[in-house]
Amino acid sequence: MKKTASQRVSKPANERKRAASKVANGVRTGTVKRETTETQIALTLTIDGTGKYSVSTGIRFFDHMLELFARHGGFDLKLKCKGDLDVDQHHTVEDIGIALGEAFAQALGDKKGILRAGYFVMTMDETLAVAAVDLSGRAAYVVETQVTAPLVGDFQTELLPDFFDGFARGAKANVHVKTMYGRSNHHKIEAIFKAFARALRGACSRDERMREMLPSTKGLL
Ligand SMILES: [Mn+2]
Repeated sequence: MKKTASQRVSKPANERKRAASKVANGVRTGTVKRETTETQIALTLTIDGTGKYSVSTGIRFFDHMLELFARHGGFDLKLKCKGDLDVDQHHTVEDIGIALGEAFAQALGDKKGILRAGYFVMTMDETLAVAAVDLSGRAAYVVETQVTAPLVGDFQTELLPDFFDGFARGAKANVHVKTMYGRSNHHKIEAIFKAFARALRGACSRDERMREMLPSTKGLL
């Protein structure tokens, strides 16, 4: 039977649509290998994961934070870092921030069809923390922890801004985190990481209606 014009064009058009949707719905992953004289990092991230993790940084409390970051974000995270902890934790914490940010940037690609910005308010028992993330293409961070102890577990708490600074630079993102109030220093840091994970999860999530659109009027993110 002779096909009409519309029948002839309809099949390739549908195939193109299926191909496009496969890209748009694909699982977004990033892999970063970062080696300096101070740290050796191997990191694999899946944004569209199920919160599975395998994290080893040599700093147990930091592992705890990155593990719950993965779980609360719904990200799969495989991270192994061997850093110069005999100096202190600075290089390890900052470089993991950079590598993690780079993995997100890689996984997000051109950022078409994502929400781009996200925020979350998270409780941790008596503590309340907020986080706001904009995957804006520009690096900036503000960190207010209200943490009063130099160490929580084995973690040097003054390095929290260095982690978020590294992440903001690696991901080219604005990251603001703040403890509103709380008592436990453990809870203050944990609430920040949970809020951050959930804010980032929102920012990375896809908006079906805007799938072909860049979430910016600038034409580049
Ligand atoms: Mn905890």
